[in-house]
Amino acid sequence: MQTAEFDIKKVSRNFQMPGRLVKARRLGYGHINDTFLLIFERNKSLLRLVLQRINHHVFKNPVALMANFERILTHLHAIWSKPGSFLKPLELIPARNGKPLHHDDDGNYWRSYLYVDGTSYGLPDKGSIAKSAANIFGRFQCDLSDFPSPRLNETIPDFHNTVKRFKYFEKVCEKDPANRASSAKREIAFALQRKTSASVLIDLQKKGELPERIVHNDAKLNNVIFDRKINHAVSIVDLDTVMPGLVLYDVGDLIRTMTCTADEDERNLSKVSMCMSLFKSIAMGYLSSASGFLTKCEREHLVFSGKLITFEIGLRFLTDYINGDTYFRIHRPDQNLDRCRCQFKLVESIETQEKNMRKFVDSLA
Ligand code: GN1
Ligand code: MG
Repeated sequence: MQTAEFDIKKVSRNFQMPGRLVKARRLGYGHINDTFLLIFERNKSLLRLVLQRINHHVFKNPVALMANFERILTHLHAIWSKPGSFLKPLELIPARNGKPLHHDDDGNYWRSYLYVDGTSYGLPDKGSIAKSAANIFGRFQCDLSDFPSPRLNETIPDFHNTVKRFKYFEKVCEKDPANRASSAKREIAFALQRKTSASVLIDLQKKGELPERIVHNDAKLNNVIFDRKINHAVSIVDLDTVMPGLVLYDVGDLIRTMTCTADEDERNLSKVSMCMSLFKSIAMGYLSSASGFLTKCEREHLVFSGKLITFEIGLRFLTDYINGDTYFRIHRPDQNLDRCRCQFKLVESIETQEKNMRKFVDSLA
């Protein structure tokens, strides 16, 4: 079974697979890893599995990453698989050698897990979806709050360090390796105007006002699986960046990916804004599972995190555009610039509604 560049059938033979492979296709919309859905047949019944190639240029130590994966899943299984729980932690399929990874002859790292049956969304079509997704991330953070030592490996160091991201952006602008800075003048100016916001959370963490916790770090709506029947979030996928961080990194991504009225790379910017009613659903959903452990400072920065993380990702798309598209997978020219423009438009929309967003969070106290 050959899908694009990979011989999936050959790769799958290195895992403890449950029967005969009958179908394979690409899955999902990730910008980094390569993900495939595999269907196996055994005793006339069909079983679905996910096979993923970890991008080892981005995740430089896949072995340390999978060590995290196993520890996190063991911990979640003990809580989520209790009778009466409808939450479904991922279940890894080991490689033939018993390890959680297969390292192939071309240097690629592969892993596999059972496909979680359900639906995922690009944008929430109703408030209940946003509420349920925000709720499961609060629950995820809460259930990992007593995670035993040692500290999890940092799969990408300084992943949400916006100050370092900003320094790198300035360096890339100066070098301008693909000669593109002149076509992104307005976006560069937009970023420079907001430079001071980059250090707010990092400074509070340094002062000891924001605690380090274990967080997902990529809390996008499309990383949540919903049960079709109960229309409730039942699982969280894409655990590569689960590591120490601030809960606000997840809240920020929830706001970024669920309040936006258009896709992440929407070119018609008049379609892009922050939807207040979806924000309210997120705040209610998240606080219903997280308010028990949040500190006052974390709570006070929920809205700010939405603005900051949207800005940070916009900045990363812009940096990658100027760099010649070396990090995020693109499907058309200028897609990273379009992604950046859309994020920056959302930042502006949050800026104009920030006061009301904060008022709403305060009203939930
Ligand atoms: C990347 O590949 P995906 O979609 O899971 C990126 C995230 C960004 C996101 C933007 C490791 O995630 O940080 O928020 O794109 N992941 C990595 O959509 O850089
Ligand atoms: Mg991801």
